[in-house]
Amino acid sequence: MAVRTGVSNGVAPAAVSNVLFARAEAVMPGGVSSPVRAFGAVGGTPRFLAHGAGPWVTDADGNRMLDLVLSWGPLIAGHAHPYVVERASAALANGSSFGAPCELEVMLAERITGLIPSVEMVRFVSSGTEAVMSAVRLARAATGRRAIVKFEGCYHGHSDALLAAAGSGVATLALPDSPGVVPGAVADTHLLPYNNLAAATELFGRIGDEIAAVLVEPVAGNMGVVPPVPGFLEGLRALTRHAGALLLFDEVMTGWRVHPGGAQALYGVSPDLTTLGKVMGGGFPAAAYGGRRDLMAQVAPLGSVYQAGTLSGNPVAMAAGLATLELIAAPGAWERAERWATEAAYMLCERAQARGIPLTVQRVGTMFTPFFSDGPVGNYRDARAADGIAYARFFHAMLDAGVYLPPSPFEACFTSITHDADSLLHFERAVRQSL
Ligand code: KE4
Repeated sequence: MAVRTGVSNGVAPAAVSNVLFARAEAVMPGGVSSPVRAFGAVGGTPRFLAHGAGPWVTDADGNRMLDLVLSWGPLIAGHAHPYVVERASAALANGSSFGAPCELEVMLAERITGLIPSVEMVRFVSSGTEAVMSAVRLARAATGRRAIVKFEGCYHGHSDALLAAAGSGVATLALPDSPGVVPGAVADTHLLPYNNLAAATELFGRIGDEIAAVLVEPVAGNMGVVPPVPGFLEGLRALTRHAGALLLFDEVMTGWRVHPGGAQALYGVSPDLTTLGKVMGGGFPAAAYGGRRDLMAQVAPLGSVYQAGTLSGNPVAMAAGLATLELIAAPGAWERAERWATEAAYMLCERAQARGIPLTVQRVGTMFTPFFSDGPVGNYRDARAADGIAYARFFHAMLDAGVYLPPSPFEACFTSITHDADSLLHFERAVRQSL
């Protein structure tokens, strides 16, 4: 198969992806296994990826592209890192799953509790959705309260209670966002604008003693990258502590992405519970929830809060996660990925400025988002006001130039320890062709 770099040779061919997509649409809703992959936000045919190595992916038509999606964050060690392949293969050769305790899960649990400051105990699950759903159940059990607070534009997986559309105004009782989510499922879910501590303070003033937990992406990544304004996280910590509610950091995306110890290490704010995923599985299905020992001790079988999972803690995912965390802990490794992201963000800003294009790039650690907006993006309303059409045009121009960006303006670009000078040059050339 001829491998095409996709750089400066016009529209990247997608004949095979087109055929595969038609086949997929016949047997899979929207032809995908997760909605955002269908290119709905940017148009065109989703590229069927066939091969990955380091920062590069090759699609079914042989187009070689620089990958800034990295499976939506997990692949901070790059695609098919030899050490991850080695460790996962060795685990697989000993058996893919036992449904019984194994040493590898203890090793990963020890590593996570050593890396994430507030996490004293951890329970493995298989997806971020499962982690958040379970942590919310635990928070409600531990406090004996029902109300939970989330922020507009933050995504915490697709469990019913958290699939809540943003109502208008602040402190709005959520309305079911997806058909099938019955009003009762979101009746106790309260929505606030991200980065609006005044709105949170007002809500706590009204119903603080009813609130089980505040759930927040400590750096929002699901409306594009939106950092917390100074004092926002600290304010949520103070409000929840004063009201006897729990603070739950959803670090499924920010864990090891904004800092090797997560956002809680970066900002020095200690939540009561934390959810983790993506990076910790190294590309395999693995996620976790964890936190204060007195809270986690309430999880079955130690406590009475029930949660279970057939493949939780499976040895292959544990091995891949351990290998990944070891690789990014090597001296200078994580910093390399962060530096690449910093350089890329600078290139985008410099090029947009030279061309008079309104562009704001928001980056924290190894994740960043280009917003086609002439001002900072501080919440979901700002993110939705950015020019989505311009993003779609940019996405396809970069795709044709051999760079695979997230097919939605409400996502994050991610880097890895394998993103190097050569790929940065490729990125720069693509930006010059695209902006
Ligand atoms: P999963 O169930 O997809 O493993 O995790 C849900 C989740 C929970 N919390 C945060 C902060 C998340 O970002 C996610 C999932 N992130 C999306 C991308 N923004 C996953 C990609 C997709 O939905 O296909």
